[in-house]
Amino acid sequence: MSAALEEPTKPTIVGRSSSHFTRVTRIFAEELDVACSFHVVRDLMSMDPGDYGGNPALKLPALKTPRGVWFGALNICRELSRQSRHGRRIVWPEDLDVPLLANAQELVVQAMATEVTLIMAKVAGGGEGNVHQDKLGRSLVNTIEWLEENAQHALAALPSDRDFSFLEVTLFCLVTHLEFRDVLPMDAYRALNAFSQHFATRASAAATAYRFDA
Ligand SMILES: N[C@@H](CCC(=O)N[C@@H](CS)C(=O)NCC(=O)O)C(=O)O
Repeated sequence: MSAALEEPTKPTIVGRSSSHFTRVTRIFAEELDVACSFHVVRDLMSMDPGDYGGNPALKLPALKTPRGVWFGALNICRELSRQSRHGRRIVWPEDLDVPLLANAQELVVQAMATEVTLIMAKVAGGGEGNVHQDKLGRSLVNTIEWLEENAQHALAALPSDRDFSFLEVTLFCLVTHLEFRDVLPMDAYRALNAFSQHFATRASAAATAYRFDA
């Protein structure tokens, strides 16, 4: 095949199937119909940025593209949206211009980060049971209670002509991950479960179910 007819290089998501920030990017790729390869980060304790797609912060996900590497879920979602030919109407964090919506987005992303810290302390061992861990646990519960109270109103206030929003995708990945990693029992949070059951009917959600990579 001549060079001109060769398939363009697919972007590669560097992440893990069990990671909520990774799942956000995989849902965007599915929704936007951007074909991506997937490279699994095997060792979360690795100190080598090369194992995280070059991210010096030693975090995942990253997106490798011919233009360079993108670090972090939001950057990756924006690049996938630039690469998509589908013109989907996406509501981004900067479009959330009232406190209810902007705070919901802030709290979802903060809860995702707090969950990472709690899980990593468990994985590494020795970090459990100290005052800061207790504070993180309280922060997470307070945040989920706030979201249970407010998420329905916030989602109803999103532009009705959207295809989807960063807020919905991150909220779905957070709620389902708390359950998947057994970080917080979610049974009591009826509004959040109703939202997540509804979002789970999307093909993008079904195609990206959490699992531990072999
Ligand atoms: N700001 C990053 C945060 C990513 C993040 O915390 N990823 C987790 C996995 S879900 C991670 O890298 N964990 C490994 C660690 O914290 O050492 C983003 O938005 O993507």
